[in-house]
Amino acid sequence: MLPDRKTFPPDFTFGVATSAYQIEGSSHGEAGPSHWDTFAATPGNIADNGNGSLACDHYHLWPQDLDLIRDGGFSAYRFSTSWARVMPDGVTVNPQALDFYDRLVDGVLERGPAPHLTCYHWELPAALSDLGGWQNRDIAGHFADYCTAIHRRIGDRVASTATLNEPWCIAWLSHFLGHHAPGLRDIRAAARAMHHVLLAHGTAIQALRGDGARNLGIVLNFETAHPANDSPGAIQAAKLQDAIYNQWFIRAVMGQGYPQAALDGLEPHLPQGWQADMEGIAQPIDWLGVNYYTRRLYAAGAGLWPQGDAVDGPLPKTQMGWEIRPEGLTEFLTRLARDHVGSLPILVTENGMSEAAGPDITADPRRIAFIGDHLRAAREAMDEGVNLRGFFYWSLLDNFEWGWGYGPRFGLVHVDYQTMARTPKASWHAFRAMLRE
Ligand code: IFM
Repeated sequence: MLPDRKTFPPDFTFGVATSAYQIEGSSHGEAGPSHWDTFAATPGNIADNGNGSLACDHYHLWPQDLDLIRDGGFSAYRFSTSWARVMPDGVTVNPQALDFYDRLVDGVLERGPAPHLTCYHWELPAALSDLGGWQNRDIAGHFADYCTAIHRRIGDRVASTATLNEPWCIAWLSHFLGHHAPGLRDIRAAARAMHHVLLAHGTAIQALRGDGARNLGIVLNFETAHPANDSPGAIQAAKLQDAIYNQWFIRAVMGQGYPQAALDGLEPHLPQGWQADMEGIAQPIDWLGVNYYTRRLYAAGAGLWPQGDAVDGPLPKTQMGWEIRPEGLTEFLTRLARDHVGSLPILVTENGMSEAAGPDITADPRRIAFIGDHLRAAREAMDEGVNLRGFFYWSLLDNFEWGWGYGPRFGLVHVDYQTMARTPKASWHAFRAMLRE
């Protein structure tokens, strides 16, 4: 059951979220290749050897997708623009791309919801990846130029702008764990990316503010890290993962410096003189975006830093094997307010679950329960004083789930990848009933 709409303030935002590469279709509209296209070209990197070249064909079908947002009763739409579409070579603007996003934003507004822009949800132009991508300090200036180009075209009509989505994924998951493009497993590359992604955020915020942009923020992901058992090694491993995942980015953005536990392992690999960048990184922001999905258990591991192995947990799981733990959302929201952002507005910019389609593609009772439990967890954080202003479900549509390909289905709306037919699921109807109350 979803909660009663009236349990949230009237001006609380209920939205849905998507990202460009996962839905648009990167082969249309003269987009340049991104590092996801080049990563997907290596067999085995994507579960089904798929890629985002067609995805949900949102590039052509966006009017019906926006209708689904309006008809679902949502008051906001969080979408991203693709850097590789806007700047196919990383620096030169593709006018067709800006025209596309211009039409999209007008289309959202015509239907009523407020558009919320994320500038980077992972489509690094391959040309910049070839120059070292996030390992190369020059990325910060390139990124600021890209954000400014987008802002100049659609910034007058968006309700908010986020620089980056999930820097942990951009840096650690992609350069140390190797699961996402560019698929590296290299501590030096990871440390540089961990720093440069933040430098890019700070540089872009300064450029955007200089250009008159308002309501700027960043979207960070948080994942509970618990010890798998009572051993000192497991406790230590969970603490270290928490520092890398849940503290590194928010502390730097809020001017609190990098957490020592993570610095102990990463500092030797950071670019020289990194300390001088910290002030520029800690630009004032107007809101914080929080993505929350799950928790992970860690056991002591042998070998090189950071010793610690993720192990299977006992809680009910989603299609992707992620534990379902709604109270983690309350915990993160209250912790963020207490330790980092105070009364700064917070938006839950992503929360959702993947669930395989059954014989009835519209039946998703576990998803409805998941959403209801997480909305109640969010409400609890508000009762504890957190300045939470909105909740965006991930995702409007089933879509390309990165290295997992098209298997996991996160959507409120089912997508048939053969016909591109969209079919709202019971969860979409449940939201609609709630939001129409
Ligand atoms: O699909 C992703 C999204 O791109 C970023 N946040 C997590 C989602 C689910 O894995």
